[in-house]
Amino acid sequence: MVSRWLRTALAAVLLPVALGATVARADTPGGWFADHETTGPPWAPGFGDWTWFNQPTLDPGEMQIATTTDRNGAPTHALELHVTPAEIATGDWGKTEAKVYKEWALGAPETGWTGDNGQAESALPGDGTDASGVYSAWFYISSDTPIDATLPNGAVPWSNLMQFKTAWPTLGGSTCPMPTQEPQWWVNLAPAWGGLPGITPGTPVLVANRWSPAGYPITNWPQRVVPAPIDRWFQLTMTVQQGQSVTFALDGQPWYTGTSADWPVGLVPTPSHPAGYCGYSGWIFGTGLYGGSGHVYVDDVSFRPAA
Ligand SMILES: [Ca+2]
Repeated sequence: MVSRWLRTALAAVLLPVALGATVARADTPGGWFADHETTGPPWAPGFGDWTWFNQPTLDPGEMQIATTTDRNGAPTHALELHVTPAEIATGDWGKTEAKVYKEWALGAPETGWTGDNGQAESALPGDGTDASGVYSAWFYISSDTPIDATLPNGAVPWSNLMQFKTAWPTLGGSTCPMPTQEPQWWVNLAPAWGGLPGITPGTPVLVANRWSPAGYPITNWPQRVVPAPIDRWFQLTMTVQQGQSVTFALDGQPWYTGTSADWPVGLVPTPSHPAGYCGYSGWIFGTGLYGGSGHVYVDDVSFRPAA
């Protein structure tokens, strides 16, 4: 089905003003929406709803705006990520950074930053301290997606599809001991490993996971896995109840709920972290194909805050 796609190099794209988004921005009142249709600086049309999208270390073709069809068959533009095993094998981590971030500024230094599109970072709705709401993205995983069965060290490879990250004020002269950015909860694309009930080893699966200072071996948690749809659009949502839970759903069907008893959810203090808690400077919702190989399209990414 790859022939359906009319892939276009970013440099050649001229985006028609009226080309077909099928989800209205009004669906995300007070929130945020990225449809890759008309916004963006002249050198990166279609990217402008994102805060961070300039990845100069990427190889040509790894991240671009493609002309394609949406889930209703209508013309649309979508973010296309295409990273090959050969690119991963170079060992150049920069070549795996096929990703885009939306960042909300919570404190310095982010409150003084402008993103890659030249605009100041957004503030979270309300009093700016609650990240609760529904985070959504539509994905299309092409059947020509290359997924290695194993890595040379025997680990299961992964590619990150969507994630939350917390940013800490380690820049700008702060003495906060936390890392600059830390992933929190996320969804990865990976090949199924042996022993997953009803799932053929090697077939693509979606894995819900979270950060851990002790590491995060995905094979420890078979309950966090669901088969990945191939060659059709599907919706992933991560619904956050800050300080309580994050529920992962595929096409509206929940498959896993993580709780703050396991790992913090949203903008809550993290006393379990060995470095302690010293406040947040940014909250990030990212998507793409980060860390591994694959051929994926993403569109209509949104955040709908809780009432
Ligand atoms: Ca679109």
